[in-house]
Amino acid sequence: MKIFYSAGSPYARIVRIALIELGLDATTEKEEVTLRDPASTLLPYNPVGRVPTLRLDDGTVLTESLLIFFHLDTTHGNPPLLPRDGSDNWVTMARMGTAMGLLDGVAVWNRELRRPVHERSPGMQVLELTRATRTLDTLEQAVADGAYQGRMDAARIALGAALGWVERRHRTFDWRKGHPVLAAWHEAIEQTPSFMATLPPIIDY
Ligand SMILES: N[C@@H](CCC(=O)N[C@@H](CS)C(=O)NCC(=O)O)C(=O)O
Repeated sequence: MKIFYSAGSPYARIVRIALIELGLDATTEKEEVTLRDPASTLLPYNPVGRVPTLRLDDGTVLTESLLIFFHLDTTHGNPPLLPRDGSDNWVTMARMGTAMGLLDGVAVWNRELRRPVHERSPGMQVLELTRATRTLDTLEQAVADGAYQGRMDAARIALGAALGWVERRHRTFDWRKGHPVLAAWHEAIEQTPSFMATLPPIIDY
């Protein structure tokens, strides 16, 4: 099995953390690839050109972090990181959805900031700021009420990767302001070995 990733990608980080948590990391080949590059070594495997991309031993190529996650979660006999049978009353899935929604929204916002100034849409930026703030407010209360705690699972991984990405790759947004519980939660999860091993490099956007 081989994972194609980029060090800064939060979507790839979700899969990289899952590989570590599931004990699959040591036996998984890894290749860091360039993005938005016509010469990228990723393109023969994934014409969409996005990470994460996972090549299975039989040559099957899986893309999309969630689908890769589904696959990885079938390869071990331990309790699933993401129960898909309702055995947890769909709690992990619901929480993961909120975290992925936060990440997707901030990714759109961040993409806006990477455009030349005259091409950026102020309306889009306000929309995404509002979405992110509203979601963080909800998460602040949820975490204070005991959500996203306990053993590592898909929801904790997704929220940790989302916050870690905002913290280190979307620094224009002071997400900690008004969210002290979430900030403390983030600091704690970044100390776990799977998070420490996949910390994205800081970039100023
Ligand atoms: N929905 C995809 C999103 C993956 C994604 O957007 N990855 C980014 C890196 S964070 C990428 O590969 N971008 C390359 C590009 O935009 O061309 C997933 O969940 O895997």
